[in-house]
Amino acid sequence: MSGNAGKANIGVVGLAVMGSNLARNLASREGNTVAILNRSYEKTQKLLDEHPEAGFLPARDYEEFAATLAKPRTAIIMVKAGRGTDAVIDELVRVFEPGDIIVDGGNALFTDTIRREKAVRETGINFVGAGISGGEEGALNGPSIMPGGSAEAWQTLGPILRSIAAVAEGEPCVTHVGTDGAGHFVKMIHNGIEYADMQLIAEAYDLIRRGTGKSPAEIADIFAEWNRGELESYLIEITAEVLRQTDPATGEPLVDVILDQAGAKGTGAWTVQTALDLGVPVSGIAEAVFARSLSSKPAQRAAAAELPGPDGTFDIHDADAFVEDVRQALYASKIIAYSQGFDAIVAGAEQYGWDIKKGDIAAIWRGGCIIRAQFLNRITEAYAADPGLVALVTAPYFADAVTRTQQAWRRVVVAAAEAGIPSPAFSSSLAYYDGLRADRLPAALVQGQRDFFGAHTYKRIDREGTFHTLWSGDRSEVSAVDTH
Ligand code: NBP
Repeated sequence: MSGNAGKANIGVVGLAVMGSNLARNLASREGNTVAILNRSYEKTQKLLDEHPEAGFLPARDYEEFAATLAKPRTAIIMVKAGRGTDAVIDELVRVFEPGDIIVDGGNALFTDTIRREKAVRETGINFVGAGISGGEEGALNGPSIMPGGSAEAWQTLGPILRSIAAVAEGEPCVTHVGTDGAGHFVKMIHNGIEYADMQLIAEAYDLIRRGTGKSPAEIADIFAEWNRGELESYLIEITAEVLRQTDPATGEPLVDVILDQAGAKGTGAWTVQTALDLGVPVSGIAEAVFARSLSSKPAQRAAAAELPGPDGTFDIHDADAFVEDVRQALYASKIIAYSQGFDAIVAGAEQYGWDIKKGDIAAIWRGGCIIRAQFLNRITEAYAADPGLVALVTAPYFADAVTRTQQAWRRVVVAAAEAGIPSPAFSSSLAYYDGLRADRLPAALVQGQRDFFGAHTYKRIDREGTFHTLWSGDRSEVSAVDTH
């Protein structure tokens, strides 16, 4: 291996915010020498100037980049997902050799990753789609990493990714998720859960504020308190900080001067679109995505502003009791969001042939990523106790939690509906829970309607077979036909 002397063991292509931080993280770990390349050299030069301590090996073009890397070459792409990713892959395939490894660390759609892996594999080069969560700070100090790709690539890549990942309770937050697009699929579901978690927290804030009249700073204290209990999580922690912030220009709470139109970069929508294709009800995630869409329709909101309804005020006698109800409703709804997210992972794994260890996924989300939370340990434990668990919410710990919290959950949903305060994620989570546990659903009537207008047939509760009724206004002419 003397040809590898003085060379880099890992390279990064794309040196914007995420790539430059990831490159610095890699360079800070013992044993790593990092080659860097960016389409325009300015970013490379800036990184070299600002971080001489990192000992980067810069390259101006792909040939130089390949020559700088020890074999088998390993490079992580951190460019804007989409056409840029394809362009960089084409260049790397041109200069790399069989056995080398290309990692896409961007937010690629998992079906793109499946396509790319298939195409790159034909050249003998390994392609790994790796979901990386944690934003700018995570990239620098330790993200949660969800790599897909082949077991062979994982042999080389595993130690490098373990060296830069966040650490939770002594364990690096990275695991080989599964083949081809499995890593990006799981990252997508992570982001979907993140949408639901954020929306639930926002609804909790809104209900407390309108219900009790507390100020954002007072509600910040409540969130800080919640962060010491079973809701402990990064998102609860940062919510307290956001609510505590004052706007220097006006002296108002910053949250009151921020325009109430939420943006999105698409991974929440991908989760919902994918779940629709897989037939998995991720209603909490969907409501969170739709709530952002609704918020960003100023013309419709202005046109509807005068429509009648309650004015959003409550008649609350015991503010502390109401706050505790909201906390419990948040916890119950959060359990539903995660349960739905893991249902989507199970369905995706089945559809695409991935052997995904659900407990391991919860474990690598404990650190580095946006949804990091204490309660992920409980998910790992639930899947360890029963790897074939059909729904997370039915695991003993979570079933106990929803049993304990559901009266408060119902009170909050009722109060929100009566006061005219939108709580789509709280209420849809409760509707999902009640739907799941229902002894009998009105789906029977839907089947009857479908058979009426489209002869779609139905099954019976008392006999095997498939049936179609010759529907008629005259009951005497109704007859059942066994089409079995
Ligand atoms: P951007 O998504 O803003 O992309 C900018 C980088 O892409 C620059 O290095 C740019 O080169 C390069 N690039 C583009 Br644009 N088109 C290219 C092309 N055709 N060929 C080569 N390079 C090209 O960077 P970012 O915000 O650092 O994000 C990088 C990736 O990480 C993205 O996929 C993003 O979705 C993901 N991300 C993840 C998180 C997270 O929390 N996990 C957060 C933010 C972003 P140039 O300098 O020459 O223009």
